[in-house]
Amino acid sequence: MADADSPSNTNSLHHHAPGAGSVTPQSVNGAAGELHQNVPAKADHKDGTSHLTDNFGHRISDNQNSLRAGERGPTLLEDFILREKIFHFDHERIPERIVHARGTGAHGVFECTKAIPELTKASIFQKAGGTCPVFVRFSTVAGGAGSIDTPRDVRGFAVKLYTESGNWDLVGNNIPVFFIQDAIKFPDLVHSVKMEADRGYPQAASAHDTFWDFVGLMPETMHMIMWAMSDRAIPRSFRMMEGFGVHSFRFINAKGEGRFVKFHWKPVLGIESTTWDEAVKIAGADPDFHRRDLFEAIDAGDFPQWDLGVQIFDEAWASRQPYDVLDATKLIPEEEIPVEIIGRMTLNRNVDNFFAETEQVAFLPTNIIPGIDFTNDPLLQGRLFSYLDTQKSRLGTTNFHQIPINAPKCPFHNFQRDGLMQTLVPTGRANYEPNSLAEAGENGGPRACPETGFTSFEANAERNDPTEKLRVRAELFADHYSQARLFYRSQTENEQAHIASALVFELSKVQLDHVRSRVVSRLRNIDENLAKRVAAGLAIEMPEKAKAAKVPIDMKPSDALSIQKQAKQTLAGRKVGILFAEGSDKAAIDKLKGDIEKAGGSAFLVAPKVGGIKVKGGTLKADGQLAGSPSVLFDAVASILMPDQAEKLTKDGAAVQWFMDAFGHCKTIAHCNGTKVILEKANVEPDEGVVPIESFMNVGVKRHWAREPKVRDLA
Ligand code: HDE
Repeated sequence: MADADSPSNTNSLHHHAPGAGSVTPQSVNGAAGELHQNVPAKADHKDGTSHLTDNFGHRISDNQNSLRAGERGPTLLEDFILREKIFHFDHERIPERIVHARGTGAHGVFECTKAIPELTKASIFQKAGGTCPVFVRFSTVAGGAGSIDTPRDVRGFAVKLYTESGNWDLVGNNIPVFFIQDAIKFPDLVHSVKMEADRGYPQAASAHDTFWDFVGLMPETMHMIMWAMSDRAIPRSFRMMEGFGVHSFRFINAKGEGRFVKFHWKPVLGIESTTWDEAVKIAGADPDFHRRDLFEAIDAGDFPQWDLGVQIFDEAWASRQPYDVLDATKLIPEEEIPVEIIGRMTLNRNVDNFFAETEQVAFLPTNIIPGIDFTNDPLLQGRLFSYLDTQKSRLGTTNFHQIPINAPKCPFHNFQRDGLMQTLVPTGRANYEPNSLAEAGENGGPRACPETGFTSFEANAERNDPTEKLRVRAELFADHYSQARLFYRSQTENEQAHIASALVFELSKVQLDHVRSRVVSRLRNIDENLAKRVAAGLAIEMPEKAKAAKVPIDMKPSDALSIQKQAKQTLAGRKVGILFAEGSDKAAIDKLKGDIEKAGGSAFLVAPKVGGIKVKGGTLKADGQLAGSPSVLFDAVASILMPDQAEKLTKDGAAVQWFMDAFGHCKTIAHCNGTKVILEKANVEPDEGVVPIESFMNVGVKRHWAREPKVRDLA
């Protein structure tokens, strides 16, 4: 409970104005009617705290005791202070997002680095150096708001750009394709992956009957399944993921010419993933692993960045491809259409309040600006309806756009009025249009502008006949396997083994035999060898090959699809755990820490006790206690120990596991001579990634994948 004297009584509600909207809560309330709860309170007491009040400004004299009839009597109904406090608390939660419930957000800035007026008239791309504020929310998809950060799952990558022409929301994922082709299947997909309806589990896991039952019956999921079973679905950090707009969108230039565009976010820190064993252990060691990682990086001034890239193509090019660009289960290989970088996003400010900003942020794929338009992708079309609808249900009002995180930072004016939780106070009589009030000297309100207002691209270029009403899929949507094969065959041997093993793991959790077999029968269309590995891993008979609606073709493998083929050798943004104990050499620890930090990484000191222990050269505090700081939390480990302390640690399971896991997860292990006794106990065998402390900076942070067959039996 809060102490009556504690500074926690300070009213510190900050309020960020929604910007220069001509009608904003600020302007309508005016200086005199300022919302006092929205400004940091002035100090009223000697200790610097301000008066505690209820929501209507009444000062509170006692925040510890409710009002009672006598010392041991019942509580009185007239205690409006108690009632208001508990009433408000009882209603603190709003419905969590039906998908993407678990997530975390941050503010930042987007800068256009290359003007592309020939492609789009979108204001943000007219001038190199032009900037706008952004808010980004990263998320998992299947789990509830309180679930872990590291399940095997797709990650949401939703960006809200507050441009001068209004908000542009690019609501994407860290995987460039999707499970389904048509919005009408989305509720089925989500029902199947979420907790099973009768038993209420498993939470945040796709490894169960209903999901794989759906997958086995819906071959269009196969391409996305390859991605979801790959290491992309167990990212090391939000800062080290790619982001994709997924659908084909449209760019329109000032002449009205339209081209297709696919959006890509490329992380400056490179793409990095965990291993499955690591992801599972991180879930226990730190369920908030990803949100903590993002928060701490931004807090430390180590701002994550992504380059925005575009793939541009036209109708003629699209019509020559063996797939349909309106099909969200297909990607466009970067080797076919290169990704051209046109901007950079930097996340540089954590939220002040998680609920007000991250929980209440409402992304809308319908938020686009002149110069950008939708296409007829049937999945995108469904999303255009869904998000507005969902916000009304989550935030309870059509006025959710007035919440500061959702409001545009450019002026907005229209004749929409009233509604639940209206915070704007428009003046005058003009709440309809046309009106001629201006002729009488009154403010007649805003008017539409055909020149600068949003206009839709003429859809006639898209090979459709708008007079037909059909429930069909276009012919090329029937090829479900060619790109799944492209993805699988573009991976390194080691990445292929991860995919096969992930399939074995997930299907092992499936209890219905026919579901397992059906999935394997589909894999045969992707790659016979993959199907064989999975069948052998499950110890089931190879089922007959599933009939493919369209016989898959072989596409040219693409290196851009593999994480390992484009791995960045860098310490930037990476975290190294340094283990020390009593008597360790402080100078050696300081030197290593300094070198790591100079190279852009961070060092985290781990010791059996945290408060400060005697080392050679002084006393040293640890950042984390050994049992609470397993090596799965670091990208590489180092240890500087005196032999007697190392000997003692061989009896501590946490210490032995520290090295065993670092070795098992193919990380660099830098050690001093003293540590050798624990390394032996942990079965750490010498290899190019197990090095003396002095060589750490030469080897750096990387995964020594050649070690993997020694430590893990992969499918
Ligand atoms: Fe979403 N999706 N989605 N989705 N989605 C939501 O909107 C939906 C799809 C994505 O951080 C919901 O505000 C339908 C594809 C992200 O707040 C909901 C369909 C992609 C986020 C919804 C899709 C996404 C959402 C839930 C099929 C990748 C989190 C809460 C037609 C391109 C945004 C909300 C955040 C959230 C519906 C498919 C990405 C229910 C109907 C494809 C990143 O409206």
